[in-house]
Amino acid sequence: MTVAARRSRPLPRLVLALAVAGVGGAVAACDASSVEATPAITPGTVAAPREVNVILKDYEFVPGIVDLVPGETITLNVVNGGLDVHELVLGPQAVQDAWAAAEAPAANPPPGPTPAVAVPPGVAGLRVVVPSGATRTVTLTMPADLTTQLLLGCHIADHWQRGMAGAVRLVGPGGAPLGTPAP
Ligand SMILES: [Cu+2]
Repeated sequence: MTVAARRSRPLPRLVLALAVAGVGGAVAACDASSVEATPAITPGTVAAPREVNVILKDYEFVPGIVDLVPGETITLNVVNGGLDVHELVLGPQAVQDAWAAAEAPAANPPPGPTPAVAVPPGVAGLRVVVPSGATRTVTLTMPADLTTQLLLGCHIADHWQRGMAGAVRLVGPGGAPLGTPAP
């Protein structure tokens, strides 16, 4: 073994320590008194929708918090980067509950297409089912008077229980969360 090879050994430990320190810093930054504004957002319009990307993984949404401006029009690209089929259900808790109940009987479907399920229109929200490796794109306009807490959820099999849930954060045109007190 050369000297260089022996010296290289402590490096992974150093990198790990830095990574852990980084995680600590991120947790500290989540303190309510030091919430950082998200990057500036130019709200989408019907003529020029804003691109919003959500990646479905086994078993999480990336990002887990999606910033949306009430009244804006977005082109939502839902990318399944996982090995499993996933869905993105966008809507308040009642919508999440409705799809969870509807999909429960099909929690362990035989191999093949995902069984067709449906919920009443009033609690349908938006549901986009995406096979592994595929992308589905939908364009939607958020209500201008939107104040309801919207969630992201995947209710296929036990994905929700595994933590496949996210949330929408309503932000102003500049990207600052709505309802945040002025500094
Ligand atoms: Cu899923």
